[in-house]
Amino acid sequence: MKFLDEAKVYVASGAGGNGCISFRREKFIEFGGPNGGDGGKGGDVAVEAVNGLNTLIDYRYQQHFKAQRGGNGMGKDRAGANGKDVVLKVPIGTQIYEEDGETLIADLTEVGQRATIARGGNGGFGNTHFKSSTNRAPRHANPGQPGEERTIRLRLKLIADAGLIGLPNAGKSTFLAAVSAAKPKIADYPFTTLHPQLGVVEVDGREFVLADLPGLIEGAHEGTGLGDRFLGHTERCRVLLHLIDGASEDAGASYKIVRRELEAYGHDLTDKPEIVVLSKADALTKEAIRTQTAKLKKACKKTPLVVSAHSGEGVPEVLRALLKVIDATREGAEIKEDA
Ligand SMILES: Nc1nc2c(ncn2[C@@H]2O[C@H](COP(=O)(O)OP(=O)(O)OP(=O)(O)O)[C@@H](O)[C@H]2O)c(=O)[nH]1
Ligand SMILES: [Mg+2]
Repeated sequence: MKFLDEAKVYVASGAGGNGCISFRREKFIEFGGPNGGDGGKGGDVAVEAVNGLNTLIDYRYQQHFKAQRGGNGMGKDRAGANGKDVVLKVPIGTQIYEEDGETLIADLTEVGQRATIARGGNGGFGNTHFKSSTNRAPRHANPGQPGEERTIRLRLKLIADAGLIGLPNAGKSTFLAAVSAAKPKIADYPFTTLHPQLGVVEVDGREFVLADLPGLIEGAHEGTGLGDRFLGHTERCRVLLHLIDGASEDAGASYKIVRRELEAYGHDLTDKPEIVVLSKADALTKEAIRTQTAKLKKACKKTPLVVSAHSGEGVPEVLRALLKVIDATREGAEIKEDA
């Protein structure tokens, strides 16, 4: 399935149906009173979060959604039918913004959550409605009210418990593949991963969701490489899993590049709990691991974990460390990161 996390959609709700002007006409009944029915209500346009979707790709192909108009009222006091609603199905984690892309209208974070973004117009009253003791034959009915039109922006921010960040080639996708059933593309060139992917991780009989993200490079906040637009997907993560390629020249320097990009991106990403991990341990000598760990420790000011997604060494420790932070934030407890 193709990935798309932003879409612009035009929606219009249905206008209400017109009220009807009509009079009862029957043989032998003189002056039959008014019997024009009311118009039906126009359909609403709503957005609903559903399970089983993880992209907004559908909205690349269809961008206009119009709900049905309400039916007109009819004689014999028959009301017009209400127009059918239109429901846009979106993945969990979708935010709805005004056309400006900044004013948030709704944030759909749970399955079944729904936001009505354009209300259908009310139907007009038929002339039956206007009869009174002084006007027993009203020749007046209301027109239906118009519907609303608006352009909205949908923005998907995946909901994952943990997010994988790091330079390209750090081994992020390999790690996700090793700990979940996800099958991300893995290769020894930068920018193998072009869009985020989720995997469900099981550890000690518990589960959490881990998101693999495209690599960041220096200048990502200015658009270099794939830029930092996918970082938005980590905004809701409880913890960041920062992988640093053990085979890189200086693990400490690699760490700092990514941290600078997080800082430039803003949105308090640097305040998130972070688990720092040196990757590809199987490809390193003991001596190399020692020097890289020392450099890394100096840069991040905590003891990094060491892992090999290939051999599995250190993997359970990383998963447990993640789970610990996830649990702590779930309970709303203060997190004290190990120094
Ligand atoms: N020896 C060894 N190689 C690894 C390990 N993890 C990843 N690699 C290799 O490193 C290369 C990059 O791995 P990826 O998982 O694609 O890296 P990535 O961080 O997802 O890279 P991008 O998607 O480009 O950001 C691949 O050739 C992997 O086989 C590991 O634990 N040990
Ligand atoms: Mg990758």
